[in-house]
Amino acid sequence: MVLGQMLDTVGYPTETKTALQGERLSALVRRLSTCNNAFWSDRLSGIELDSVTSVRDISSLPFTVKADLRDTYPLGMVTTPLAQTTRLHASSGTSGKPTIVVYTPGDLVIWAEVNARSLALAGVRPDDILHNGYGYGLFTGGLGLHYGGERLGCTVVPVSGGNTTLQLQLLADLHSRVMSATPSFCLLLAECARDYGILKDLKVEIGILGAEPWSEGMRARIQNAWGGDFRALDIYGLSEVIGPGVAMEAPDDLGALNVFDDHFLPEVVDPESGGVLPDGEWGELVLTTLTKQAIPLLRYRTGDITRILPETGPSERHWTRIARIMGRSDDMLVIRGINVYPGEIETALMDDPDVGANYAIVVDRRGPMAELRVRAELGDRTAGSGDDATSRLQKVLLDRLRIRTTVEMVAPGSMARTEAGKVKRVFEQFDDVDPLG
Ligand code: DLL
Repeated sequence: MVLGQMLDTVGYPTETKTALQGERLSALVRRLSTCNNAFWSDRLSGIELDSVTSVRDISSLPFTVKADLRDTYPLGMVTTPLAQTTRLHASSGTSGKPTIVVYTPGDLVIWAEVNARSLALAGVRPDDILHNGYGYGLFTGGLGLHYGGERLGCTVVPVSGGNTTLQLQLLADLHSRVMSATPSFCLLLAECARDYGILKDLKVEIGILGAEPWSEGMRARIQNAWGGDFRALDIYGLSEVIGPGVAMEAPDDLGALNVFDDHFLPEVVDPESGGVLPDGEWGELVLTTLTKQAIPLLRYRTGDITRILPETGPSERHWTRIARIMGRSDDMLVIRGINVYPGEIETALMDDPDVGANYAIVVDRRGPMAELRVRAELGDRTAGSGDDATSRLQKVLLDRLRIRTTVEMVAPGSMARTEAGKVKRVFEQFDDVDPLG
């Protein structure tokens, strides 16, 4: 661990950065071609080594996808001897085998570094107590923020997910100023603190929130639930690339994620054709790991939908800025031939003042044509039964999605909460058993 060493939260000016990225990319391609790994020898067989000298040459390189990691399960994409690796994580696939990733000590140093940068960008200081509510274990969230917090010099509380009562007790007794968790769990903690009457005793001011998509409306709900000056900030990452710490939002530039592009080179491509899109256009984020040793990835198709923000931000930072993740290309629902992103539904719901912060989407597949149902909680301060909200939202969803949606408003606090792991918002119904219970 490189304790005491300065953190770079600003990045490099364009020319220096482009040169550095080019050098790193060229070294990476050379290493992948010569490391005697069957997957890479095959994938790079047509590539002339000397042809990759700058970042501009990246478009001649092949993509990698999640299926490559699955097809080479468990360790076929590891490019270093296993004796040189010291950590393994895995992301639980929704179906089939998990995706396994391993790290060398050098990879772990970089991982700690980018998470420490993320925390520093959010305004976290070495004298802070970081209450880390991401799950510890195979999931990268817990240990990623943990090592980042230690690298910055914080006192990290490795509380993990779940056990809300203990979490609230620790937050109250330690007066932690920073918490990291999924947005849904962060909100749950605020709701429980309010129900126990201890919200006023908590001193949390910064939330480092990610691992699942969350809209601007959800940010407002979370900040209102905590009250005071609470700042909900977005952290992005994925296990295949490193874990959390690929990109981070800063409080002086809300809505933009700063990609740590000395380690992760971003591109945005058309999800269908794979063609690189001009800055500013929405598409699929593709990441190349420029420095990772154990499992480097070339042009990895993340499935996450964003765009590169072409304009410079308000700060002196040089990182490539991307928009917050709108959703995943594979989350898209096709309802009666119309494409719907769950994020669009969340945005419509969160724009409505009578809706609380909890909702679920059901795709009812019992009939010949899929039907869309949305169940949402009323806000705490909403008067009445919610009939007005129901008809208003049905109209808004029809206008925005061009699909008839059945909306059901329910009492605040009546829907199940997720205490550990990522929140599940979309359910499918195939028989008469209601998936929402
Ligand atoms: O979720 C890593 C992480 C942990 C990120 C803690 C942030 C905080 P995976 O389990 O591999 O890794 O899931 C990665 O989650 O491709 C996105 O679809 C989604 N995701 C992660 N962060 C965000 C975010 C971790 N801030 C997948 N906004 C990614 C939207 C996110 N989606």
